[in-house]
Amino acid sequence: MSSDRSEYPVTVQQHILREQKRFPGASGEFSWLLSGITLAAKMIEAKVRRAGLNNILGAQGDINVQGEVQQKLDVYANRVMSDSLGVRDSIAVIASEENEQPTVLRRQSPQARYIVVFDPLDGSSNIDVNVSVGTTFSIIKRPQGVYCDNDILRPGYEQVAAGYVLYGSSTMLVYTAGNGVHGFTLDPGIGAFVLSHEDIRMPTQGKYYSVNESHYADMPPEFRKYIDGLRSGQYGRKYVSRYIGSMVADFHRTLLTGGVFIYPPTKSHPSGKLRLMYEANPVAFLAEQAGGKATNGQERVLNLMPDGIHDRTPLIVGGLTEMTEFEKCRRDALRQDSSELNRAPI
Ligand code: P6P
Repeated sequence: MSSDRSEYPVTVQQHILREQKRFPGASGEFSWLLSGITLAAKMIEAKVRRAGLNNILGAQGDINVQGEVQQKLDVYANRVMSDSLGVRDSIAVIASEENEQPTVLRRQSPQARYIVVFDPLDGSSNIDVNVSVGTTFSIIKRPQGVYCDNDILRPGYEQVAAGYVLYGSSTMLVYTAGNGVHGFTLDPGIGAFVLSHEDIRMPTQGKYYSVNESHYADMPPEFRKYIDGLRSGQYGRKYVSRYIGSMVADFHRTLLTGGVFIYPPTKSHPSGKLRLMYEANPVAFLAEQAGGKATNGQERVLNLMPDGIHDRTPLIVGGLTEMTEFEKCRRDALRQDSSELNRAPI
């Protein structure tokens, strides 16, 4: 038997068990919970990889709670995530982007201590054109006692774990349990997610900025001023624009190569388009754990208090340099506003 242990891949299960030891009192329930997500990810991945062959492309025809045409893969991914998580006794409640209301699985069980909020297939409008899509998830711990409906509306700093699965040129699971960010690539040969990116760190400064430029004209002034600076080289380098239109893919590139991803307030989405609880919060937790920052343009995303599980929020997430420069733009815009107010005729 080889003595070189580096030959043996570290699977996500092994890594989670190692992380598990950080959760005092958790008796393997956390790793069992996360294994529900990895199982679902493999099942979704198998369908995504064959989408063009299984006549599973295209719209299911139904309209989901977001008013969006449900793609067949959306429906499948939602069912697989719900079923895989539903059998984990440690989960009290699940909430999905595809369902208007959360599903309460175990209201009174003292063992059911976790709440999982997820988007089963983010970016699904890109499925038919073979663009990367992703699954996002956020895990929060609920207070002891009988589950009450408001137990789910918690700020992002209460997340105990979060992450995403990116169905791209390879399938990757990226997660944090509060002890760094770790990436696992699915090895189709053995059907396991194996550690490929341990302790991911977001570069202090990158070279890409990522925003849907068609919204430029109706963004708030501080966002326009900031983007002008990214393009002009004002922040020490001329940035290159990269936008896939699938948040998980755009954020994954930002996490690995640095730079900034922005979904600002727009005319069609004045409160932003992305969802706080199952898109912005996981991304913000990962970004901070990797040395970056994430705000809604004014305050830290992880401090935002949701009013509803489908709340939207603007999001700007990136490396320290990019986020510091945005903050300067915002302060300048505030100063300009106040000086204009002072000059305003009485
Ligand atoms: P736009 C995909 O539909 C999504 O929810 C995110 O994954 C993505 O970042 C965003 O919408 C893209 O929106 O307005 O640029 O098409």
